[in-house]
Amino acid sequence: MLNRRKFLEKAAAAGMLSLVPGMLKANTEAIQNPLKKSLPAFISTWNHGIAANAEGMKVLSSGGSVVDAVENAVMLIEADPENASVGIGGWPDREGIVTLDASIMGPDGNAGSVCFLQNILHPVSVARLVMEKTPHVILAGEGALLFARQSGFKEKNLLTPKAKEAWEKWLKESKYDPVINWENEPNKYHDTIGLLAIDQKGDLAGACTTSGLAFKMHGRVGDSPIIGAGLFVDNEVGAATATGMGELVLKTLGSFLVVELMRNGRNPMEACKEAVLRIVKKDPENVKRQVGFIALGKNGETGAFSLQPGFNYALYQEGINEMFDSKSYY
Ligand code: SD4
Repeated sequence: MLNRRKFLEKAAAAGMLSLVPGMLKANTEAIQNPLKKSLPAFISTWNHGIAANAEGMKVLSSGGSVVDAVENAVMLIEADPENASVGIGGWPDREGIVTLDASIMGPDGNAGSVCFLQNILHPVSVARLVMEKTPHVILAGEGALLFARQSGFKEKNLLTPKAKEAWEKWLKESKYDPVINWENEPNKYHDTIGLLAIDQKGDLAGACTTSGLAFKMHGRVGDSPIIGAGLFVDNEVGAATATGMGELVLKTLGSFLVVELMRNGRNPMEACKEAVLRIVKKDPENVKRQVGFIALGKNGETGAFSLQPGFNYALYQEGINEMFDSKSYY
């Protein structure tokens, strides 16, 4: 079977697609999504998505719910100290403090999130308890930590020596300028994981977890814990999640937009592209920043689109778990 990159290369050679950067802007034709449409499926952001997808599929195959699957899938990445932008090992803010944002959403439309949470290894699990055990959707900072403690979570220093060293180096210049695609630099950085899943019954769920942008201002909250921005699931239609410069996603409520576009008939890739175009139109910062969306439709169809080249995602479907490069605006 052709993988997506091969398909695109062949399609481009046959003149079916415009792959030249910049030409996408002018291409108003519907994008044919070459990906499969089958259940179950897991799709997630960046290289670490492969391991997360595999974990999620394992949970689903051993009888877990789709919410169990997305939670456990991203927990694997949260617990990886080598990962510089999720959970332990995450790069700190400019005060040297690691602060975490996470969200989760299930097929019943329920959602939970935590933001500006400190010293907890698995923010996504706290977010799940906010969803299931409280009358609220978001808990922040001290309140989120108090709730986590009361729910039995143990506190842990999340600033690893490597992350501390990176911060101390950064302090010398103290220049805040997030780097495009820092996520996939070999052996150096990774980033936020946003993961979407659909089970055999067609129920959808999603989770998103991050330590946010390195060297952000203390107290900064990104898009990941904001339902509709960093994550959105509508079990009638589909699900979407975002990665990259959260401020651009927040100002356009990107994940909600992607799902609403799918509701109105766009396929997941077209919907992600449209959300990126919205950012291009509205936000002058788009030129020097990265944002990537992934989406999953009710029929198992998937799609992705990003501002800049270099965004990739992992898709596990029909027994194959593999990486794809996203198409991009630039
Ligand atoms: C944030 N969207 O905090 C996250 C960071 C991220 O790839 O996804 N980076 O803005």
